[in-house]
Amino acid sequence: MAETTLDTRVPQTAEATIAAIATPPGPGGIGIIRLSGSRALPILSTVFSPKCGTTAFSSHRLYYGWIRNPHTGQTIDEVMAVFMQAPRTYTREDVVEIQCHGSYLVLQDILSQLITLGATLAEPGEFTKRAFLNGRIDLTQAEAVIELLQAKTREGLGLAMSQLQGNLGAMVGDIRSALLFLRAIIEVAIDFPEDDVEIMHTEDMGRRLELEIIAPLRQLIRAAGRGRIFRDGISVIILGRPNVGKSSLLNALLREERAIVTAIPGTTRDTIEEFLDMKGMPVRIIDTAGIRDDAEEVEEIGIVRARKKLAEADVVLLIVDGTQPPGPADMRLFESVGDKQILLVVNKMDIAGYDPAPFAHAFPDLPRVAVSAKTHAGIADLESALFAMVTGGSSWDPGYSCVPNVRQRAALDKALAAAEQVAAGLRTDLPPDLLAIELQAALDHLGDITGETTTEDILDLIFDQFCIGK
Ligand SMILES: Nc1nc2c(ncn2[C@@H]2O[C@H](COP(=O)(O)OP(=O)(O)OP(=O)(O)O)[C@@H](O)[C@H]2O)c(=O)[nH]1
Ligand SMILES: [Mg+2]
Repeated sequence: MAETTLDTRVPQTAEATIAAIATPPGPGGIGIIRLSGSRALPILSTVFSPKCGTTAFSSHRLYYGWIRNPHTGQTIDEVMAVFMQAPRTYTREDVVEIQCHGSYLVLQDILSQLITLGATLAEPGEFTKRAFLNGRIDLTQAEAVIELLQAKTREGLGLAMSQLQGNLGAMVGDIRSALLFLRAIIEVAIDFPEDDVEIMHTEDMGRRLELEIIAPLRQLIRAAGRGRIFRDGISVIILGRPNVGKSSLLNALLREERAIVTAIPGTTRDTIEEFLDMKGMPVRIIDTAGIRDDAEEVEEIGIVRARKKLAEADVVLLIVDGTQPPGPADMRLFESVGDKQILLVVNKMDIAGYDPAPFAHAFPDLPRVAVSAKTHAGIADLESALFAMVTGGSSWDPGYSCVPNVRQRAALDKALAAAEQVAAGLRTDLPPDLLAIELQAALDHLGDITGETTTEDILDLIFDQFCIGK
């Protein structure tokens, strides 16, 4: 498999010049087209007539003028254009951006002019991929760009921003340096086996390994676990018998009248999904058809869907009507949930005769909140209880800036396992050449994170997540 190595990266200006519409589809005030590569400037000079009449564009300066069809002379749009000379650009290649009117037709017309003049349509993420291949950013920063574009809450955005600034890359870099230092010492031991002069005692090496490699790896892995829910969010499903107030609860959590609420059991027949930002945690919340055995056909389909959604959910809000005693249907529902985390929501606390005690008795092991989906009493408690359940009580610590994603986490786990092998090897006086193999394995896994040793197919997987034009 081809490998990319930081040290041998050269600006790929010999490659094709790529072009793409960088703004989202649909009408907008401004649309932006981006070009990157050695032919960016010649192409701009051919299609763009600046009002000032210059033919020598200064770098990083905005010019006003017109895009024209070079063959017919027909004006396509009135634009602002900027040429940015390599290497002070997003890709480290020559880059041109054309700001035109945000009409999809205008954008398409300009783009096809650029293609006619020799530009190639960019693949998704290709601009960022070039930034990575040309050594401007490491792989953690490229992934941060995707996360930044996709962040759903301010906290998620903060994480992405911190990773974009290279904090994770720097921390992994520190661990790699410590590994390289140990490897150098072990290589001396391999090269001069007969020398009794020990450069460093094995106990000292073990201490350094623990302090500078194993401990920070563990710290990063812990952070990945906590960070996942803030980055990717959680999925919460509302389950309950008909008419207990599931849709009312959805509306209360969203603070808007999203789902239809009526006194008729079986009102909700399909699943309804909405997104909410709960204390910085992205939450996908799903209202379902009330589950009962004697449902008619459409309702039955809804119930099947509800059960499917249950499989994907992280947490179940099992909602019951606190004005009625628990029945066998509630028990059956509870049993159908399996081993998911459940929060029992005893609803309708505003009604006289409300009594949650029988539910406490029926479900003694479930965490429980009393609410009124109608008056919103207890909804804040519900949110706190849910938040504590999934975060283990810890609130988000914005000071902690390095939160690895799933891919990075897997590589960290492997690096840690290799480092622990080295530690065990040091304790049992393993021959230095075997230690060196484990050290190298740890180095390679960390190299996967920052992109020094990442294979081409993994790079493709990462950049495929981008949109075109980024
Ligand atoms: N007083 C009071 N009424 C409530 C409360 N929650 C729901 N209701 C009423 O209970 C009835 C059913 O509420 P829904 O939210 O539609 O219940 P559901 O569980 O979604 O019902 P289905 O979709 O039919 O399964 C409606 O008349 C609501 O106004 C509550 O906390 N207090
Ligand atoms: Mg409903």
